Amino acid sequence: MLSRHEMLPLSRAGVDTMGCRDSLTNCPSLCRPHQGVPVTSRRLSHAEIVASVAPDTPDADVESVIVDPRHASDDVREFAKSVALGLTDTPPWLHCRFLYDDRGSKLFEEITRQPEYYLTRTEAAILEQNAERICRVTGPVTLIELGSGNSVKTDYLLKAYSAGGSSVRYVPVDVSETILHQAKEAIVERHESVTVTGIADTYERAFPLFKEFSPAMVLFLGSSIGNFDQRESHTFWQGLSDALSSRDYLLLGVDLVKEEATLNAAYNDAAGVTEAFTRNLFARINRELGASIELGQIEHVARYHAERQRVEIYARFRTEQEVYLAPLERTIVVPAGTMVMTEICRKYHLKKMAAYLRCFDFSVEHVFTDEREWFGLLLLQRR
Ligand code: AVI
Repeated sequence: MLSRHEMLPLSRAGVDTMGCRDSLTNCPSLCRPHQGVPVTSRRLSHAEIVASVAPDTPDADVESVIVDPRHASDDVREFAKSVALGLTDTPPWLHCRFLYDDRGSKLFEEITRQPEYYLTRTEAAILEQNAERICRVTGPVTLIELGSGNSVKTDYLLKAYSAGGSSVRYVPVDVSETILHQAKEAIVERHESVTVTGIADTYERAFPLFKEFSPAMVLFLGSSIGNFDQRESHTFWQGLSDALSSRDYLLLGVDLVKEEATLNAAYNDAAGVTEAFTRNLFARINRELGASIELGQIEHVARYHAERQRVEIYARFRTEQEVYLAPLERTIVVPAGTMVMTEICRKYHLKKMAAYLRCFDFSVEHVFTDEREWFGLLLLQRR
């Protein structure tokens, strides 16, 4: 049995994967590499993991983090390969998962506090108002959160589900062990009857465990789905649909189509935090891959494209830069004026989204929104 706060490695051999780490995993909070927390070396089989997390084990109050024992050197090489591929492509791009190193994650949290970035506080207010109702609809369920980050918004749900001392299992899934540990400490302190089992891995590699947690509700908040392109989104929904059992729930947060000026402001905050977030990607390339890109020559360009219903974020190179990638011993010349796409942030219409999700066997049970209809929270059920 696990002792409180023990970390478990997630066995690659024991858990089927979709081979997603190279191309499919686009969710920011899930795509941070491992950061600084020691990982135990014992690998567990799928069965052992399941046994250790099953809600009816005698040790059900155990807090654990299941960890994927990836090697840091693989991560760096994979990063270098993705950068080389993206910078030499037409048009050039960099995968948004690399935005979230330690500094990038901190900057993103700062973005969520900017007055122009309405998404986080609007969604939090919807959750605060409706958590009890959501709990009444679903009844007792294991709460599985994808890209949990610091789990702050989840607090409203944990409070509703643990009201009156009911025991609740919370399963945050995030690639950052550091974030999982921090979230776990905070949750255990605030909610006595909540048991936390963190999974430090990508969504897709965590999916095969989900059936063991049924009845469950998967939380996918913050409009993180908006950072997936169409192909990634399709693969994600099919994977999640297959991973859930019939009648399991999904609570999905989506940012809605709105006035262009509001969207442009949200991604161009006056304090320049979003700009620093974009620039940090290049600071990270310098730090981890041995490049020496002049950061002052990188300009943040973010604009809503109504015809594509998405904000597109680019890094514009003011001057030519030679990008040396040490792990590949290769230099890529990026000409002056090049626009490198670093993120897309898609915006949604509720009806269209509901119709799209029906294709993956999810039916809409309830839609919650704010007074201005800026953000939508969809409670869906797996048919
Ligand atoms: C994480 N994700 C939902 C954010 C968004 O709004 O698409 C990422 C972000 N990038 C710049 N600002 C926020």
